[in-house]
Amino acid sequence: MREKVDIVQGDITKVAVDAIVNAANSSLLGGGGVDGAIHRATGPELLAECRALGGCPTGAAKITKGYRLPARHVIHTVGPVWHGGGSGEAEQLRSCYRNCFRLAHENGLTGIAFPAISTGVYGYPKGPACRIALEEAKAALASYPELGKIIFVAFSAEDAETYRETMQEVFL
Ligand code: AR6
Repeated sequence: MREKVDIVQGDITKVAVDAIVNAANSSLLGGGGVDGAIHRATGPELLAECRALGGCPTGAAKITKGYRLPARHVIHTVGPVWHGGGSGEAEQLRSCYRNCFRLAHENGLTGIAFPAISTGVYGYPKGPACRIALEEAKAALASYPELGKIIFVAFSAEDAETYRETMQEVFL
């Protein structure tokens, strides 16, 4: 199972895979960070499709086309804002990953790439966020046998190292 998980460092907008995940906000109308990078890379068509989606609650996910991206689709999910950990943040972050994997499955997609949802502007601590991402990847690989590749795209070398270390613990 572990061989289906890749950890790479770089820009998720360059990843050629069935779907990349966007760490969006509940308006789905763009923003900074990875969201801004994805909207810049797709061109204005993505914003037009997003306008018709009517937003997205925290923990949920919605799918669009990828337009000018090398990825065929974008799965937009809204991570929790970190308020110290006592406001259900962990369960909401888990829900993001689960809903992204479910949407990939429902759309017949076998490869998916994730940024570290909520760990930028939304302030979720990176180690715990990374553990949730990898635990949910392990669960998805057990649930969806057709899933062939899960790529975690770390923006910095330090973040990639956090994924690698956590991977040793989660995928024993
Ligand atoms: N490729 C991969 N990872 C990236 C990229 C990229 N091009 N750019 C940033 N990251 P953030 P959030 C990493 O802030 O915390 C937006 O304004 C970054 O280093 O993009 O979920 C939305 O509209 C960090 O580890 O998302 C929302 O309002 C991770 O992606 C809000 O930010 C997530 O950082 C969402 O905040």
